[in-house]
Amino acid sequence: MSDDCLFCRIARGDVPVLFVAENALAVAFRDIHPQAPVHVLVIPRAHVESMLEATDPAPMNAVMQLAIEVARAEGVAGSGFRLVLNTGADGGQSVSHLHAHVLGGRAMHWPPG
Ligand code: DGP
Repeated sequence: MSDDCLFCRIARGDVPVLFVAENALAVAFRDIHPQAPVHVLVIPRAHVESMLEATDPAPMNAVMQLAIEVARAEGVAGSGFRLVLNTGADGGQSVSHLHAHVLGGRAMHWPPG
């Protein structure tokens, strides 16, 4: 946990954000700048900077399980969705607390740009 980390503060409830789903090790909430009709962020409760620091598989498993649960609950599991983990500067990671974007509700494009 870090006092300076926005997503740590969200995860522990210091910043009022509605969780759309949660489990013991991860929480899910809507992205503040949605890029699709469904755009939910899934983060580990514990501070993990990025995929590169995700040495413990338990939080990653929890994030993946919750992302699938969110996709089902948001009604995009059948139509399809995209799971994105931006990592580092070139990957477009702007918040240094690992997060998976669950994007759905419209057809996604490739390449992502
Ligand atoms: P990334 O660019 O992959 O690091 O995505 C970070 C996302 O976090 C970005 O889509 C916007 C979102 N975000 C940043 N600050 C907040 C916040 O305070 N609340 C919520 N709900 N989302 C945020």
